Amino acid sequence: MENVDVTRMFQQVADLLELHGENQFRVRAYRNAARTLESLPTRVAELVAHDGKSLAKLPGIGKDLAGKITEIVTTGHCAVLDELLTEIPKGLLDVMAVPGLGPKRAKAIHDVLGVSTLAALERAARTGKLHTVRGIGQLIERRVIDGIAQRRQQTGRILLAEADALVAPLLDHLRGARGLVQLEVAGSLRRRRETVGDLDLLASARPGNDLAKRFVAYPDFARILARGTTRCAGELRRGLQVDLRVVRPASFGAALHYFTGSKAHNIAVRSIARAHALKINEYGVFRGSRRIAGTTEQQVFRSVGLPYIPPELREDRGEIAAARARRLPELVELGDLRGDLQMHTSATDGRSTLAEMVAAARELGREYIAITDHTRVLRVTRGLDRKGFTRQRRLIERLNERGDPPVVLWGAEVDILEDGTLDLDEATLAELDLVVAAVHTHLEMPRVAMTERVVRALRHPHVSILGHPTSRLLGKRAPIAIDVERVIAAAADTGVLLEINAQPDRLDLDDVYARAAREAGAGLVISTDAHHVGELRYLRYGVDQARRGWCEARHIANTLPLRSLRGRLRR
Ligand code: DGT
Ligand code: CA
Ligand code: CA
Ligand code: ZN
Repeated sequence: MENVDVTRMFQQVADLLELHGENQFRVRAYRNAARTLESLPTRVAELVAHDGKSLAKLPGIGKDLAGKITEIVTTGHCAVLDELLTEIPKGLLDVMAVPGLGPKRAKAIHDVLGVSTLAALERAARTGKLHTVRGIGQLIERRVIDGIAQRRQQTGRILLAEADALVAPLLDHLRGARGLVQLEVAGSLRRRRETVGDLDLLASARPGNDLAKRFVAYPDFARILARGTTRCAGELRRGLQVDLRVVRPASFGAALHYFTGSKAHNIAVRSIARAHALKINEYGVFRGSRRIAGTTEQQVFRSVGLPYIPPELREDRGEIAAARARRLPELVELGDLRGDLQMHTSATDGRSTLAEMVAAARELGREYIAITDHTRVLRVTRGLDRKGFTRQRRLIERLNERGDPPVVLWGAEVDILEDGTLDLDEATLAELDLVVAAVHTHLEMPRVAMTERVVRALRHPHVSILGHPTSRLLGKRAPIAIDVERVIAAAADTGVLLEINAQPDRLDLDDVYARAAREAGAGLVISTDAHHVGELRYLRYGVDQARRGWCEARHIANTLPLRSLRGRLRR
């Protein structure tokens, strides 16, 4: 049981209590506890193992909740949650999870319209009945329709970051198998696609190994789907399938290439092999019946006259032609990045203080960071005005005077208003070290107007970066309607940098647009948009997508030393 599991259970208890119309204090107690666990640096399982007492001393967690945590960690269940779950129609849980709804609104919709399934909800929204419920406007109705459509498209796929979190303990578990030689992740997870459909693992092992036994004993499986010496499969409690293939060490490279895919890439490589009178499959590269390669992926590529192609490029999007011409890009790496140019603090909607963010960035070796809190229009985030930013400037100057890294830039994430003007006074805009402009409101504007709005903001002389350019949320919200090609052209023209937002559910720009930006000569930055110290590590997810977008270090402005970067910020 990891902290995230306990957090998820507590959040669910809170949601269900709220759905029942229970006492607000009880609801809040579970939410506060969930928040504490979420940012706890130690594993609760460890705290429970050592002594139960330290748990009860954590903020927001008393004796009662400490008992619940111990119950979850030791039994894997939470009796309160199980009981609540039996009392509620299952479909109502789906309704509650639709973006824009949540427990309170789900309850109102259920009470007024009798809606208790996703299908009924969609019908109510499409027929315009939903917004007759008190507290639900036409905008929410629209979001519900979009949210359901979006979910349908995404069903069964999970975020790359979630897949990373699920696969790590499984790999640790499998490494304990007897006779194991090599173990690697394959499939879309290895190619670092933004979402993955299932987890593909590949192992090589000696005869007499106990990998299959080890695999089926993994405690997080809800079901075992296959158990054999060459293939095992199971379904995680989270609902995700895991495939494990086991091959001989002599076939490992060929199998890794095969199961990494993509399918389109494999087909293209195989057709080159045919032209060389070779045959490639998951066991090796063959001339007639003689195996000529297969131990490593390098060998496989070499056998068809190609240099090694990094997994992120294997989508049959021109990588084979580029490899043949010896013109593969030298992809940007996490270590190339020197700074992080978007993050929030507890002055607005962040959950860590300025000092905490700076200290955490120092730990991660960042040379510079930009603090970019929100502006006024975003009421929910308690955005700052000139006075608020000026106060923050003094705090930042004081930190910088100490001379410890990172250098802290004084920035803002400024809202692009409906007409393309910016939500901050000109004097402050002119003084800031860096301005990230972004769209957060009026997301439903038609494409032409939205494009005009954003392009107008790019022409503002003090805008440095366009943040999360399509404002999508993977699995929750479709991208805004906007002509991204035109935005890219305007960015190339004005010198505004385009952000690859590294939040796992944003990844915005995505890989395809990042590549388009690169080709159009627009500069890019990779930023975490962290709202908590723990999120400063998300930078790698932005790097993954930049790599999938064929970007080299020279295309990413925050690989530059600060002095050169400043020259790129239009200040
Ligand atoms: P996913 O799971 O939808 O995120 O995407 P992948 O790429 O992981 O796809 P998956 O899990 O169906 O298969 C893993 C890899 O196995 C895939 O990338 C290439 C290889 N593969 C699967 N089926 C075929 C096939 O019919 N032909 C070829 N050439 N390769 C295949
Ligand atoms: Ca897969
Ligand atoms: Ca698979
Ligand atoms: Zn934003």
